[in-house]
Amino acid sequence: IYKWHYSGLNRWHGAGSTADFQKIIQERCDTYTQTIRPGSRSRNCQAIRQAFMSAFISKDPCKATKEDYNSLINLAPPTVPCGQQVFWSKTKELAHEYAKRRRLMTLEDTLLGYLADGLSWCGEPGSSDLNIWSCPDWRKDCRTNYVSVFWEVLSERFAESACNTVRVVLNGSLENAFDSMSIFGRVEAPNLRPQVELEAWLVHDTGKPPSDSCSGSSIRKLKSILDGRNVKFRCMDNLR
Ligand code: C8R
Repeated sequence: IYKWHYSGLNRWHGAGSTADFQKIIQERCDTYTQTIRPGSRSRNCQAIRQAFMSAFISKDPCKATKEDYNSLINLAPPTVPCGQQVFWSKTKELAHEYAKRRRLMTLEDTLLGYLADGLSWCGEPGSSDLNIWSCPDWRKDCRTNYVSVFWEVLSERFAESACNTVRVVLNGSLENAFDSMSIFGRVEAPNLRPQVELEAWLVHDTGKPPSDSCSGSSIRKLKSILDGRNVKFRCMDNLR
């Protein structure tokens, strides 16, 4: 039992791969390319599904690298028209509502972001199947797991492609609206190109006193990261 526990499929602390992962990827890809963005360059969903699988199948689930996702991302780079990007941190639902209402785009509006949203996946050396029992947890097992690295590399590419004015929706009802350890803080803000202008929208829960504001220290920290990259910055409090 000891040996099975520590070498078996159940040894990780995170949820296992989403049931029917391949089928969901294929179906979402068909929906996206045929219904959501039919005007977009036609994409081969079977090739995309296969590239997604080859990125992690049969590999050590704690040894994901950015390079593992190169072929997948090359098939569908996460780019959107200039000036339409919306980033977010701890405001997922709200950011998506804002983006939709203003005809702007989040990473989930790109094909790969749309495919992977809410899913979990990992493989197992020596097996061609997904591990449906458990996958590594970011804190308890390893940071270099395939789901975390996927969002990091996709977010990096998304941020690198930003141009003109882009926005970020931040949660002013947290003590630190800007979290330098989040993907937005670690990966996106530091990868914006010079001359891009970032507009931060600080949203607050109604009925609660705001915990952070544009003049708070977490936003000052964001500003200093951007200053170092020559990215212009504006912050607006209490958008709601
Ligand atoms: N982005 C990152 N993570 C994403 C994501 C996405 O678009 N979509 C999903 N589902 N996830 P958070 P953050 C998952 O702390 O870390 C991009 C991942 O498992 O609220 O600052 C997006 O462009 C990830 O760990 O936000 C956005 O601007 C959590 O949800 C930032 O990065 C994100 O949790 C958001 O990343």
